[in-house]
Amino acid sequence: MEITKEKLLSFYETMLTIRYFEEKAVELFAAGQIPGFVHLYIGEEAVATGACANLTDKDYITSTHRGHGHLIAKGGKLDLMMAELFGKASGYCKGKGGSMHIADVNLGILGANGIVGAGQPIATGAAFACKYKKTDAVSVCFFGDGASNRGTFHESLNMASIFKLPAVYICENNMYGISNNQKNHMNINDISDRAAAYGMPGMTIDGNDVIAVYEAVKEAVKRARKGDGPSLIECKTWRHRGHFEGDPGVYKDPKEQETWVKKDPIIKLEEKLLEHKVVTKEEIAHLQEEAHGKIEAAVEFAKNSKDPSLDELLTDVYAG
Ligand SMILES: Cc1ncc(C[n+]2csc(CCOP(=O)(O)OP(=O)(O)O)c2C)c(N)n1
Ligand SMILES: [Mg+2]
Repeated sequence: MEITKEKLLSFYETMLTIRYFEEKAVELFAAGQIPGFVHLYIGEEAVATGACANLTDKDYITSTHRGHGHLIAKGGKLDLMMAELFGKASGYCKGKGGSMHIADVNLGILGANGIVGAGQPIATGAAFACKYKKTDAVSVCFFGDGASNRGTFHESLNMASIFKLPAVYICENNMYGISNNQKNHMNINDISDRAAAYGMPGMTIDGNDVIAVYEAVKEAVKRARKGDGPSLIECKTWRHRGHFEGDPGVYKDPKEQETWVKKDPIIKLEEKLLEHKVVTKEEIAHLQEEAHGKIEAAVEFAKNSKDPSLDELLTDVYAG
């Protein structure tokens, strides 16, 4: 498949933006400037980037507790995201939600989610709405290997298949649910095998190859938009950091970690772009500088924003 230079560069830019956002979160969390939990997406950037490159603002995504990458790839605003991480009044949730509750309905981002597997029925519901309203929008659900063991997975995929909903289920198999290796939490190697049980196509791909993700999701989105129903795509990948910031990750085999870090999705793309002379080293340096600039601007915005006022403590937190 032919992919334009612009598209390849936009993949690279998005992946860099996610990586630098997350690296900044590492630094700020360690400095005590980000309250609450952060679960970082470093190492998994190719999945959100390749998938969301097939979507428009009219399409929906549901995200997870490890959501920054999905939100950025779907067009989420960096300054509002960073302010939310800081707990500032200018943040996406007015500083009351934090990392795991960021949503932007106008961009089709139906939310990060602290409840593992909760995005699956939400994405299925959104896909149902797309079909019912006869729009040609699709709904993409990101979730982890751990979340694929939840009952919500079964209910969602079964319903989406029965109703031929325009949904794409993307399993980010980073091989761990917290400290629990996939080998201990399921008796299969490929989560895409489960698709057969729902009568939908399933495939396993290299989740560290942004082009492979883009192409696989492109097909699944095309199928969904045509009215041919849902698909399950398993992306094998790896999180470089602990489950959350503060987790030293002692349960990981250091050799395996080293092998996967060498398969870093950003470095892989960078090498490909240079090899095929899509960019020069100077252009790469320029794109990196630009991405750093965007993150610095978001941090400045967050730092200069006000804390929520005490009299707003109970507003927006409960809808009766
Ligand atoms: C319903 C529910 N059960 C348990 C938890 C605690 N928990 C948070 S993250 C996580 C592991 C999720 O693993 P996976 O789905 O593979 O996502 P990953 O963290 O690897 O991206 C668990 C069990 C939760 N948040 N929600
Ligand atoms: Mg996992």
